[in-house]
Amino acid sequence: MTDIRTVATRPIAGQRPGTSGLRKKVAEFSRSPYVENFVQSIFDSLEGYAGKTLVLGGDGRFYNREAIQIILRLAAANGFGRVLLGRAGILSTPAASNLIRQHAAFGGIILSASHNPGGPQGDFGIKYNVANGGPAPEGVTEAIYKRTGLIDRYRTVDAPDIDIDRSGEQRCGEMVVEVVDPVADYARLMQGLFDFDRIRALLRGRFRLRFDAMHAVTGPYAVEILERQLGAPSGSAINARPLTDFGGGHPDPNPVYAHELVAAMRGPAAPDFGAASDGDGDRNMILGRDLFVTPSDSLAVLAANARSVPAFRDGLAGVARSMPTSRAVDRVAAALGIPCYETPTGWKFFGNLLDAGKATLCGEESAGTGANHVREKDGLWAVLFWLNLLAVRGEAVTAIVRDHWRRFGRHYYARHDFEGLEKGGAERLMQSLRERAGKLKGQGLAGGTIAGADDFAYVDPVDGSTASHQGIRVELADGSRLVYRLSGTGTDGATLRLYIERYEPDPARQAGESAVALAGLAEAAYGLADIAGHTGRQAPSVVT
Ligand code: VG1
Ligand code: CO
Repeated sequence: MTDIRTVATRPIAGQRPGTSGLRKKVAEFSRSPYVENFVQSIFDSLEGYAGKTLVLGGDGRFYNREAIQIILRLAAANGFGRVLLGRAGILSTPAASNLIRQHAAFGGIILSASHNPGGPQGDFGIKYNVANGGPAPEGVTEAIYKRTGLIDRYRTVDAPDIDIDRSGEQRCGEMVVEVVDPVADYARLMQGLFDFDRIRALLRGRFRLRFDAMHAVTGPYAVEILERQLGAPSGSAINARPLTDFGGGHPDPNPVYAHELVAAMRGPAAPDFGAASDGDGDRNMILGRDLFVTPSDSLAVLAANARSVPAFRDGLAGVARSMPTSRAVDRVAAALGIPCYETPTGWKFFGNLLDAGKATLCGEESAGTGANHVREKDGLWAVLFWLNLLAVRGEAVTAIVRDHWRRFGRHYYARHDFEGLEKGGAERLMQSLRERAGKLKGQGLAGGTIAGADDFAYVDPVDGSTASHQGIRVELADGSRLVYRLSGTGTDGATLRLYIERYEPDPARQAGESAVALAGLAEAAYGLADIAGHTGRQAPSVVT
């Protein structure tokens, strides 16, 4: 028998999970007993896991390997029977979700701060996923947070480190640790969803693709699936080696941080298709030649063309989008005669809709797209969906998107992020908007009229749970929309996100630049919230 040690501890302030798990600086996470306290609090909030299986892995960022050893000892001491661990500590978020489902695990712990920078000065994160493979719902994360405020002991075992690079079974105390290939099960899942033969035929021709893994977790997945299984020339996946600091970059697939790829997609000699994924592999960016497909448009295009891939041959039951995501997909849902759900930001809100079969396809403006095959957004899945679609339609990305706009209208869209704000100012800005929201109706704005404004609250149509204060929505009479909310994933001060959307039904006016089409609305949005007055900022730090 291995000795289980109970170690006294004291609560550590601030261990509250945000939009997607707990994220803090590495410096904070690596100070013992930070991980111990949080993970013990997760276990203390759960029931019935004795002898059951836990999935464990992360995006390979700095401190991943150390945190894994700590968590294995805690899991053993707390009575888990088995841990399925991604080899080298690697599991993309969607692959972890799939493993939980395939192996009927009790749950999973994913080590990632996703799109946040890594390295010793960067961020680290821990997220708990439940038995359906999805992020723990708010009820669970709040229980965990409550527990972090009361915790007075954690349990661990005195056992040597596991060799996480060696496949197969080992033991940590009484618990079995099975080190598994992080890619195999996920690749098999993808084979069943898409027409690999058809994509292979596309890639054998003159079609060229470039996938930027941003030195994050999707590298091994992209090399195996896109290059080895689908025959894209070797080197099609760039920056494919996961690095603990993501090569010093910001593993956020948007035109700002993936500028190298965006530059390569310009001009007649550019590849036909470009894509990128984020730190933990759940986001996707889609590019055609000279065209960035906004994630909101991508969701709408995929919804409109769902029947062209094997997974959705029978159509979609419904779609869902996070509240700030553009309403492009709403128009597709209306045309298809299926429901469209509007949820708060964060993938955890899609879980119930997917489980209940109310929604099949979901998306977020932050480059998250996914479906009912797992319970997380899925970067490579979206790339394969696009490739399958391109193979079926035999047209360029640009042609498909333009055709979509002609049919449904175009939603010009942008997100302006004001990062690293002083918290008090950012909160006062939101509070002021909240107080005025009810009185904005009828007021003029950017040459139009405000048709209504509110503080978004959500009632889950499946279990009736509620989430309030999810962002201020301001809608104009012409269907334009502004949304203001504070980020729940940052680790430096506060980040204000301003989302701007304008609908353009006239095909003659759909080829403009977003920045130009939205300039007037953006100015008006800054003024309406008095961003400069509350934050001292005249301009956003990032526009995507
Ligand atoms: C951001 C995005 C949100 C996404 C979340 C997690 O949250 O806006 O859409 O679900 O990141 O994505 P926030 O609260 O900072 O706006 V990931 O890929 O970082 O797990
Ligand atoms: Co992510």
